[in-house]
Amino acid sequence: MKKVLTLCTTTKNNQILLGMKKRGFGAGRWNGFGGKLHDGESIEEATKRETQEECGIIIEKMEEMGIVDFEFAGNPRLDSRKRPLVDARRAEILEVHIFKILKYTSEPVETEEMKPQWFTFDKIPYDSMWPDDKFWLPLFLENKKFKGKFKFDPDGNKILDHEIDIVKS
Ligand code: 6OG
Repeated sequence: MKKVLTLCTTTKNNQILLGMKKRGFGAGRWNGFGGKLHDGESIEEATKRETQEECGIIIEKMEEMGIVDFEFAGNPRLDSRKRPLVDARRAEILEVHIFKILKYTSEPVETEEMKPQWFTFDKIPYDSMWPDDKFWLPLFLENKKFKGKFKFDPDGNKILDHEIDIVKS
């Protein structure tokens, strides 16, 4: 089964806005802002809601840059009572829609979920980000649109397989 998620960020003066995820899936990694769709919500609505919840900015204009599918290999590891150690989404494909924020109001603020920070393009903290980011973020920064697929090991630390293509729209 596919689960749709959103991810977005913005740039200004050769800087990109990232957030340190403080809790939940991907905690301890710098990433863009986003999450799962609520019932009845469109992808754009979820992108705006999640971004405002996570860093306080209000999106006025944005553009979809890419769609990336993530899969995690293997069965979820089980604890001593044979319950999955990680959440069930690891058995699914995550379809992440990636947007560039072109216009927003309010300034980024720290929330319970994310600590936002600007990074210059030559100091992007790839070693503390999801390992797929180094493959698609340079395209995002060059305003190229892309489509891709990544297969991770069960812990999400290593890419086993990947494809990334530039697309027209
Ligand atoms: P919540 O659990 O906060 O949504 N996300 C990923 N981002 C990157 N760069 N790489 C991945 O590789 C990702 N998997 C998920 C989508 C999770 C947020 O994390 C993103 C969402 O913005 C596996 O609701």
